[in-house]
Amino acid sequence: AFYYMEPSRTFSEFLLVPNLTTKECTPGNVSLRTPIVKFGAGEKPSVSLNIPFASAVMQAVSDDVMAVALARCGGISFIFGSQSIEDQAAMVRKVKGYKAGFVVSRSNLTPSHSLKDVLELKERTGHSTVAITHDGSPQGKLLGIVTSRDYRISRDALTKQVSEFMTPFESLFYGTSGITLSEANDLIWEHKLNCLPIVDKEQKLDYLVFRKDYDAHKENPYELLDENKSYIVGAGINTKDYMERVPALAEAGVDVVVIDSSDGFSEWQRETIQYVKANTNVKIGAGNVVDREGFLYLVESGADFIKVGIGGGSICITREQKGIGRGQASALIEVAAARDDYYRETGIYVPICSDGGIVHDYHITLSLAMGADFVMMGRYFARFDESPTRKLKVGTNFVKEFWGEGSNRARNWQRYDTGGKESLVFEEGVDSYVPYAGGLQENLDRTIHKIKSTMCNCGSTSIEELHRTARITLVSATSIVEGGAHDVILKDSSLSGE
Ligand code: MZP
Repeated sequence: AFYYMEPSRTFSEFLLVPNLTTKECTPGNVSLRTPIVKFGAGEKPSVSLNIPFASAVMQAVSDDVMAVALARCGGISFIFGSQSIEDQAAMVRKVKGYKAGFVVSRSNLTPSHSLKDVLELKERTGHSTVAITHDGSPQGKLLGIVTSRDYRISRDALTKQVSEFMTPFESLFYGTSGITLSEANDLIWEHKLNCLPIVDKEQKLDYLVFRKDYDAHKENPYELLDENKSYIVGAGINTKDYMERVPALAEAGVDVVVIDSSDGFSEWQRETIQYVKANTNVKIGAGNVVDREGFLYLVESGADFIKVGIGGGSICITREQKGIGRGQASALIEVAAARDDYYRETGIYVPICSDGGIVHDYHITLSLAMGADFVMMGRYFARFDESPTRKLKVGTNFVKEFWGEGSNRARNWQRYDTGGKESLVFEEGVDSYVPYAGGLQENLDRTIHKIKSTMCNCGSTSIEELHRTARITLVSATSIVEGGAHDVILKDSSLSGE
């Protein structure tokens, strides 16, 4: 046998050492834009993210609702593959058909209706709805309502997003229902609204879509009509039914697929990648691997990105059940070095995704510093309103359900298949709860702010710069103790009566 005599390490065994922070290096100047598919030196990647976050290929994490919410924030979801091809393609289609922005409802509400009517509508439809009043106060006269079709979004999150998109909202609704397209455009120009009019078959205004990504004050919205900018979405596939699944996903508009497997260093993955490359235009990631050999095998098979990690997932018991795996930090460090060598030798940059094992927000920054281009997380996203699972009260706390793909609940045997029985013979994942944490956007904003602040400490304004210049130190067990609050008596508000 070959022995790795160095122990394999996890994120919690490392810390970042600050570099010089220049005055220009502020969180506002940090870009988290990152490639997710391979590209040649001097070229631009064809698929990039604005934030280096992917939600896991899991039933309990990534459905169409999560995908829209995360894409809206600049990341990507990989819709779970442990469902029928038709159901998965339908989810992809929903995400692609979702127009960026908010639908201003054309419901029968008029200024004569009250806020009570709005709340009743919300109850009836189950959608998140925000009432817009002429003076912005809850008591004001009703001008109209904004409705999110995404009923899992909290009303607070919707209100926040609406206020970001709709600053001059006062004049929006007067007479919009039933007016012509040219009248709608006059309205848009007159009030300098960042929105697109969408028309019905008779060229009557159907609804207004508000968008962040162009400036109606400068650009002519006429030129943007028919454009169908959609949210980016990924999907998980397996090495069994890819000949049917991938074409169906491609037809539904998927941007990128990933082979979802606990151990990707296999001939089945090579065959799958080669088939997808030869027969479709879909970008394909592969994995998971934990070393240089696995990385090179999948890259030489044609993969567009590589996913790293075995056994580090919060719900994963693969290491206990089968005794395979590697500490996530060690796996990532070795694969990132292989990626850099490959780039030097061939001029082709293959992004890597660190998958699983993120416990604290700083683990994300560490994994980026260690060479990851983006991270995939399950537990992190499972805690939010937007995840597909039930929110329950356990004792005095709210929790969300969260189960592994290798648990009896998901029975995703294709993910663990090594050419044996076509079923899940033993479990490699658990069924669990995670603490409920609220809406995705507010949590993501906080995490992103932490990452950007830490990058400033490290003197980096981009992920690529962080890869090159980060300095990372191993920590001893005693210095980990030093890192928490220690040698003080913590105030306990329940004891002090505060
Ligand atoms: P985490 O972010 O919850 O720590 O880890 C999520 C990752 O765990 C997933 O992206 C996937 O690679 C892995 N996973 C999913 N199900 C199982 C399982 O049942 C698993 N063992 O290990």
